[in-house]
Amino acid sequence: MADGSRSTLVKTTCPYCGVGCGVAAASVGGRSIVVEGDGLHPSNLGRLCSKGAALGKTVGLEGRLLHPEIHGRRVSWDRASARIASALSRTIAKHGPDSVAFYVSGQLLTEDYYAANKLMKGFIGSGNIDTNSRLCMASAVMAHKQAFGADLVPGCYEDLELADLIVFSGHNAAWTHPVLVRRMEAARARGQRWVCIDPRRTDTAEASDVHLAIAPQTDVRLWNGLLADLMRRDAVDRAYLAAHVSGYEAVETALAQADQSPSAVAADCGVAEADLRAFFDLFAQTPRTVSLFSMGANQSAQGVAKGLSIINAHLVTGRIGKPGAAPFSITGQPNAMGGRETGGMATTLAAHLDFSAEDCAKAQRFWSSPTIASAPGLKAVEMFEAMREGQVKAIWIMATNPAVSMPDAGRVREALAKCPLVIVSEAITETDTTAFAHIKLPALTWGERDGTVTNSERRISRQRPMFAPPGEARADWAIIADIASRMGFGDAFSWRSSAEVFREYARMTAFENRGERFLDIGALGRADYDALPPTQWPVTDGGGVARLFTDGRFATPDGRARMVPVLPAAPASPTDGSFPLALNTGRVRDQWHTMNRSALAPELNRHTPEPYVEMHPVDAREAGLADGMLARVRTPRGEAVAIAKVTDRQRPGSLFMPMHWTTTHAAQGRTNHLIGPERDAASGQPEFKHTPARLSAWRDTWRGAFFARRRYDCPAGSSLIWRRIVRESCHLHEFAGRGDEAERQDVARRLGAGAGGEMISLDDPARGVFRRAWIEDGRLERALFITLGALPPRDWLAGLFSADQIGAAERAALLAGRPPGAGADPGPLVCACANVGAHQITRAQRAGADTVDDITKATGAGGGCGSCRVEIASLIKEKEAADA
Ligand SMILES: Nc1nc2c(c(=O)[nH]1)N[C@H]1C(S)=C(S)[C@@H](COP(=O)(O)OP(=O)(O)OC[C@H]3O[C@@H](n4cnc5c(=O)[nH]c(N)nc54)[C@H](O)[C@@H]3O)O[C@H]1N2
Ligand SMILES: Nc1nc2c(c(=O)[nH]1)N[C@H]1C(S)=C(S)[C@@H](COP(=O)(O)OP(=O)(O)OC[C@H]3O[C@@H](n4cnc5c(=O)[nH]c(N)nc54)[C@H](O)[C@@H]3O)O[C@H]1N2
Ligand code: SF4
Ligand SMILES: [Mo]
Repeated sequence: MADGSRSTLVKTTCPYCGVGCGVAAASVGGRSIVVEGDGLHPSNLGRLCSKGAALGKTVGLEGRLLHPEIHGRRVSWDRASARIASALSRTIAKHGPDSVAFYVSGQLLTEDYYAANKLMKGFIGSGNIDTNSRLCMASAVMAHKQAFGADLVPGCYEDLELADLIVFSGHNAAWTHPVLVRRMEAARARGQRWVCIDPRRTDTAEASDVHLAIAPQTDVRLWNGLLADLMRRDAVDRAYLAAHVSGYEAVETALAQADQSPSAVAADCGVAEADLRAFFDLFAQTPRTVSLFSMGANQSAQGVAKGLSIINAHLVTGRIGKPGAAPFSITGQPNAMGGRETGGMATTLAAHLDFSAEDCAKAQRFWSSPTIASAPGLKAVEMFEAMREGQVKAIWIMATNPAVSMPDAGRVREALAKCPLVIVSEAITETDTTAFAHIKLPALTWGERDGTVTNSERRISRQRPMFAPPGEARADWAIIADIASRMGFGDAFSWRSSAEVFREYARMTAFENRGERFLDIGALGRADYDALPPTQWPVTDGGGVARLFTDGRFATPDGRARMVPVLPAAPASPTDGSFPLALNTGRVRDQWHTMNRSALAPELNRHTPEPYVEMHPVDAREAGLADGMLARVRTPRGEAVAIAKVTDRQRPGSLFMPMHWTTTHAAQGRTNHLIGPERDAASGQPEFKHTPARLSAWRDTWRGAFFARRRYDCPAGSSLIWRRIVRESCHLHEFAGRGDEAERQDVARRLGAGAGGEMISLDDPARGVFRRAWIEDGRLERALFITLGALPPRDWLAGLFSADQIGAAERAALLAGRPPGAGADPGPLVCACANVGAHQITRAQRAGADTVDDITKATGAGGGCGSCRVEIASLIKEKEAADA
């Protein structure tokens, strides 16, 4: 390992989404690896999406946090740990255990989660550990607990292949869980039907047989309508209900309170009655149905009710615990499930134990701990509110970026700025959250860390290291154990390896468990940790379990599932005359959350390079906006500026913005300071998908593009709209201004400052044009374009940075602002693997290609990871429709 790498093939798990794909990584020297899908991993069987396939581009050390820091100065681990331990102990002694809090993440490993939870709940004695899963899975967790008696996901991925009907409920799987969609391709070919329930016409909706573009937040009305329809048709499974379910009558009575006729339901949900009936017919007629639900369900002030209304439809038809039939809450993060297992949420204790006196005593016995949290702690939004009000005096944040990802992010930043002690464990030096840290702790990350994660289908897989720890970075569990020891709890935190942590956690799941807790992985704790094969819990000595509730026994005291009556409600903050539009937020195909990893891979920055706001043509016209202009979005909380995307994929009255951009990538394109703190009363999950908003034009007078070998930030003091995009051999900075000639001169001067080598330029201030290029040793070092009109093609310009020499033709082209002998425009990127644009696909169609496979043959698009196959299919449909 002299070069810090191992040369063998390492089997590990993708660090992005909850599909949990197995990855085979081969090191090719130093910090370089080549990855492919692990053909033997049962969750992906060799497939990877665009993000997984680009992992090799994200493992460099640029921007990494490699040493502990106090107030921005490098210190030793000894100094940092001692400081933290004494500060936490002092705060607890003076203000009590609830004055400190941990805010953790579904991107920690199970071992890290277990250690953090044990320290907070068993040794500090507070429930104040919550996780970003509060923003993600909390509503589903609560719905599972109410309906099944515990947080249990019934189905598995094989069910997606066996099902004859898939219902996507608030789930844009084509972009967010692409490998699951690929797993359904064969079933689709044999006639599997899809229904998509989403206010937007997403790629998933586009690929579906029925799309119900419901009015925002009307899901409960829709699912209740389905339930009433099933009862009316007598499509309910009476035998199953009699044997395994209680609550049917209460639900029937609740439904009778409203007009459940298809026409009334369709009108309230804002969909065509024929489409609604098509969904009802398909559901009634298809025993093998899987209903996937994701953030369009969970992230709502009615999140728990949405989950329950979906589960009710499955219980009433007995479609649960059977091959190809399940309500299926899909997880977002690679280890969202692991956090729920270990107890990383403030509302559960540990290992599926809750806060009953009996469970608390059990956990305390297992840990032999001096104390035990006896009540749930603060949920994420409350935690930051308590911090802003001064009750929480020290916070330790691990593997999450709340200054970006929390709702009401402006207030979250205020809270962080006020908090006397902010500790952040991170892989990256400069994030929007580390900007508030008094103490920064360098953590290992994917490629270095060693442990386990659990995916959406309860499958526990290993993440294994390819690299030696860089700098002084350490595993999160080891950092936690060190601080715990210094706080005087050494005996309980003396693990020497992640295997030891895992074994202790596995023992806890089996501890005094006579079958009442389904989560039991005791047998896994006795297995060979290094060789652990991907295994679905619960695990007995006979192996893992694919499906739960196959015998109709649930985790409630009487073994019966519960149907819970739920009623539709208006959004927590409805639109009104001042804020007439509903702002929805979510994800794009090729970025991951706050972009700290995905934006390092140039190929992932091409599909959606800049923040945008999607709107219906009617709303665009009203606001004086056209496609490509800059739009200003205002809510009662704040404002943002992003590129207008005008499309009939939006409902009139609805807007959509991606959640990903940060202060370090595009400060004005951030979304979360626009969002209020409204949340589900039971789960505490924020309403990310519905904020009242209004729209106007942000009228820029000029635009610019600046390319450089290193990254630049927006010139201080300017009011430019600024975006930073990593490309293959340069950083591209796109910007726009509203000032006059003086502003343009000023920007041109600042961006040229300090450049060496030769500058070639063509300035025409009268037309607002500046074209400048800086060339050193024949190589392009910087380039700047400013114009009142259209900018030159950025792909071409970025490509020039990969050349060793800039010739005479390129020099002339740079000054002309036009590629030499301009070839045909490839159009907006569709396929990140083969680098194919939409216009190239249209040209292939014109030449006769009319299926996705034909397009792949003709252009290569869709032949790599396959994440774009759904998009290609919709381009084909669009063209067919246009031709017809
Ligand atoms: N590319 C990519 N993939 C990811 C992630 C990523 O950052 N990037 N993150 C991962 C994580 S942590 C998560 S949680 C998952 C999330 O995966 P998804 O839940 O699929 O993603 P979102 O885009 O947040 O939201 C899904 C859809 O909900 C819809 N929606 C909004 N309001 C409503 C409503 O009232 N009713 C209904 N029925 N639908 C509504 C939105 O229009 C959106 O299309 O993705 C995971 N996968
Ligand atoms: N508007 C809006 N906001 C949302 C959502 C939405 O749909 N709309 N979705 C919400 C959801 S579902 C989620 S899951 C959240 C996600 O939001 P965040 O959790 O804030 O997103 P990430 O960017 O994934 O942050 C993970 C951080 O952990 C760091 N990291 C990586 N590996 C390690 C490690 O091993 N150890 C440590 N200590 N650090 C590490 C990364 O560098 C990164 O900064 O966003 C939520 N926010
Ligand atoms: S679907 Fe993509 S992002 Fe999700 S685990 Fe698989 S490769 Fe990773
Ligand atoms: Mo998530």
